[in-house]
Amino acid sequence: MEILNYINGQLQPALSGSWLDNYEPATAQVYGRLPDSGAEDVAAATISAKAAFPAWAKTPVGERARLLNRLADLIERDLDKLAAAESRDQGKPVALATRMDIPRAVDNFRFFATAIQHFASESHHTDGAAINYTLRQPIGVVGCISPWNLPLYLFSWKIAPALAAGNTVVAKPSEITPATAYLLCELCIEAGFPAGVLNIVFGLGPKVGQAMSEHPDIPAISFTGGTLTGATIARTAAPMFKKLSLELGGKNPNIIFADADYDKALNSAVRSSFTNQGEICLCGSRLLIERSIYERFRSDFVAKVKALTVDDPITNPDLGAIVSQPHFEKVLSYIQLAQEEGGKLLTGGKAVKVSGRCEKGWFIEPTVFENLPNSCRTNQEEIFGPVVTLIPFDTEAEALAMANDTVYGLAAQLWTENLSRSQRMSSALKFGIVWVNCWLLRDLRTPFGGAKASGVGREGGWDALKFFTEATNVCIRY
Ligand code: TXE
Repeated sequence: MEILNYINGQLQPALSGSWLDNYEPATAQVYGRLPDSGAEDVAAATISAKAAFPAWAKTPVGERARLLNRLADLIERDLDKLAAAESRDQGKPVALATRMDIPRAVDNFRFFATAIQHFASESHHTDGAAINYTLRQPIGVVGCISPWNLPLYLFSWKIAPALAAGNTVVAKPSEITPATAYLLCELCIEAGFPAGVLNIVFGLGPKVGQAMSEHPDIPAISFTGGTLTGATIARTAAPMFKKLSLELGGKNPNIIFADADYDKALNSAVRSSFTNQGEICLCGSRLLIERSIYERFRSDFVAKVKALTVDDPITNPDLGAIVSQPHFEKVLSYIQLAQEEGGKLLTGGKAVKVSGRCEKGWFIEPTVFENLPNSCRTNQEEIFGPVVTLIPFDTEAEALAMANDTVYGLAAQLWTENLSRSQRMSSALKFGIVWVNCWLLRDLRTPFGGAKASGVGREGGWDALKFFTEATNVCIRY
């Protein structure tokens, strides 16, 4: 597959003519190439987005919504093709891409096409002498930078509200998983998007992403990715006072009380630990389990994890391939670290050899450790792979203290049938999201994002539309 930049409505290679290899994680083979773009491509994309902005911002909201809905329809039409491309490019089971990634990309476009038509702003009567209202207008050219774990899903999560709100966009998907973003370019052309409204530049983060962060004509950036990268973007953008929305890493606790619905908690723990090979920022990686059920839970959990299959993504195993060789090595190095830190390996721990076409692919067994204190590196650093630890606790206070004892604050899970406890814990957990008796149950209207080192700002619903607009308070004296 040859991928091209989408700039000013045209598909074109990088201006330098350089290319990057694109790998299939399941086979570790190069199967395509993408533009190795640079600052000059970002500059061209920004000029095109800037030129398209006045007309797009004035396009009636119903027409913008119609185009977004048309794009959603085309994605839905091509669901199987897109899911196959996502699975091949990312390593995830094709059934997961078919069930989750691509339908959620469709939902993102449809949701924001509708939301923008309901978007309203507040007004205030001031002492019977004036009326204040808030005018929310598009910002201009905005930048969207997305990661490799849920490629089209997270790319559309940013592009859809940015476009709906009337901005024009320069976007960069991860260089590790560019395929579905390229297929989206083709669908934008088919949908009849005006030239320059959406521009997609493919290439490396430190070149393309960095050039976007530095560009003076991109005053707002929405980024999802690693915490270190988020810090780099923030450092670059701060002197220009850019608006930033940063969705970063996590080290999420999954707290299971003895009074939980045991089977539901157990089954969900398997899912939230290993879905997408554990490569979801919302995965629970520290399982905190009340001591009175610890032994039983450990034995049932390990039995279920041992039964999970790891195989060629096209055969729909439970776990597919790890996204890239560097990431595969990073996850294995954490498995090694866990052992050096005194962790007891309960299952997994090794790379998996899949025979046939996948014999060189990057596969890792779902891995479970115990006997590691919450303070060790394994329990503090984001592994972002199929590795979890089990930690017993005695009291609610101890569970809460361990859950919060992390630099991250993205998502916590809580399993209890005690309503009062769920309320107490939810308000004391320092996380952007608390799931009580569920996981990954998403409502696109809710604020999505993390506290502490997990990010700055919230996306989703009104929060996304507020991020992608600039507010002007208009005060009219009467
Ligand atoms: O992500 P990067 P990486 C975590 C996870 C993972 C770690 C590193 O722990 O192991 O981050 O992953 C672009 N300026 N998450 O290094 O680099 C890059 O091209 C601007 C959590 O692969 O952060 C890609 O498009 N952009 C996460 C995007 O940033 C830059 C999902 C994300 O990649 C850039 C992914 C720069 N200087 C990883 N450098 C989540 N929160 O879901 C890179 N990029």
